[in-house]
Amino acid sequence: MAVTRTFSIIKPDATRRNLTGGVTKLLEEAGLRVVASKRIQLSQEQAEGFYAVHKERPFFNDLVSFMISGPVVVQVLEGEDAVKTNRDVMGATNPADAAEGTIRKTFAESIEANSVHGSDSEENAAIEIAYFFKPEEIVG
Ligand code: IDP
Ligand code: MG
Repeated sequence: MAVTRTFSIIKPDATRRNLTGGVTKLLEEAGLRVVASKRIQLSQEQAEGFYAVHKERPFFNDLVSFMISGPVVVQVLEGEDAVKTNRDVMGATNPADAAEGTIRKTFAESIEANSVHGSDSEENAAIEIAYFFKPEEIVG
């Protein structure tokens, strides 16, 4: 399996509870390496653009409001089969369904405030990485 990259966001519910390190520790223990990271405040336009694929979903407006409710940490993660490795350690979208030891089981507050975002495909990982990082900001 090849070393690849994925995109992660530590969401406002986690930064608010000072869990940046706690979430990152679980990512690292899963074999992922943080090769770019920055703490930012998303604008409404940035959040709407990032989640444009969900704009017809009933939870879209609430999701955007949540994602701009506090700082987030955007990260590029590198590792063996990074998209799947990250999705596995994240756990299910709804923490009630997430497996023991996953980030969402350990930290998430609700199906919305679920502590982390992770790309769902290699193609989307590349798009999402480019949405937030210039190539020279990523150092593997
Ligand atoms: P994912 O983050 O596990 O990939 P998606 O279906 O892509 O899940 O949804 C994006 C985000 O939208 C979720 O992480 C969560 O924050 C929010 N979300 C998803 N489903 C619901 C819902 O039914 N109610 C409220 N928020 C939701
Ligand atoms: Mg998703």
